[in-house]
Amino acid sequence: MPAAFSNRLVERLKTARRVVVLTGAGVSAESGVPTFRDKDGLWDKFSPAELANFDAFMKNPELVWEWYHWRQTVIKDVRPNPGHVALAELEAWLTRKDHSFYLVTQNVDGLHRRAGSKCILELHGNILRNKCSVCNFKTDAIDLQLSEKLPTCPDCGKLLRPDVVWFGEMLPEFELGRAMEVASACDVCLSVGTSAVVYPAAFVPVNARNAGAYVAEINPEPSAISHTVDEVILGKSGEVLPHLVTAVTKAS
Ligand code: BV8
Ligand code: ZN
Repeated sequence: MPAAFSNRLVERLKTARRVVVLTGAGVSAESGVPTFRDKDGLWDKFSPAELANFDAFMKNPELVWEWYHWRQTVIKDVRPNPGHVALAELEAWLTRKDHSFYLVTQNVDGLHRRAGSKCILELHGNILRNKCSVCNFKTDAIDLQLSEKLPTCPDCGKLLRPDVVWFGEMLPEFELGRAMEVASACDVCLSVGTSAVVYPAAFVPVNARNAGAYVAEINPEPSAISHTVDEVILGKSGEVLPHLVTAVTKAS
């Protein structure tokens, strides 16, 4: 039985005109995509310092490409789970009522879009896109058969890299600005499947709370912001979200 959420949250979502949801790797866990900081997560085997920053890439592009290529192959084989689908259904229900919904995600796996979500702000980029490490060239990460030769830019010949935001790199300006803006103006904010330790993404629920929104967290264990939110629902997003969205959207 999924963790219980309060009637207060259901009522708040039923009457909300502006809803913002922040998601992290936990939302994709039930699709089979490893999270970062869980036991046997991505950072268990590799250190972020070695892999998710530009200097590491320039120092050892083979290692970084090997890691991202493995992640791209994992992501190509997985499907959205009921948690992703429930968020797309909530968005459609709110949109039909002319209410606003923003899905701010830290995830780079593209599963929200594949589940049918439309209004998505990808704060950390998308692993299924590559970009040039020097010029503005971008491309879909086609079936990149990693050979000894690493992928290079057709325009300037420099190394291609995954189109994701690494530590120490600025987040995409439009997405970050919009995310902070809608977080500060929403009625309800859900923080789902994130340890909330990475900034500035973790500011989203903080800004919402500071602006007076009702903030609820859905996560199987406490996160870095659990002590600041109005409601903590300890459970898996793939189980809690479908029940929550059904309770909100069913005709009352
Ligand atoms: C930047 C690469 C300017 C992409 C990643 C304050 C302001 C600004 C910056 C900082 C700041 N303080 C510190 C910084 C620097 C740094 C930072 O935040 N460091 C932290 C770690 C201390 N931030 C940056 O560098 C950002 N850049 O701001 O530039 C700047 C730079 C330096 C200093 C000042 C300013 C760039 C951040 C992006 C980094 N890129 N990855 C990739 O390869 O994917 S971070 C990595 O962590 C991923 O992107 C991921 O999105 C992100 C967050 O992780 P989560 O998604 O939360 O995943 P995690 O595994 O941690 O947690 C999963 C959760 O799910 C768990 O709680 C688990 O319990 C739960 N779960 C498990 N199963 C389920 C579940 N939940 C629901 N259902 C389930 N079934
Ligand atoms: Zn280039």
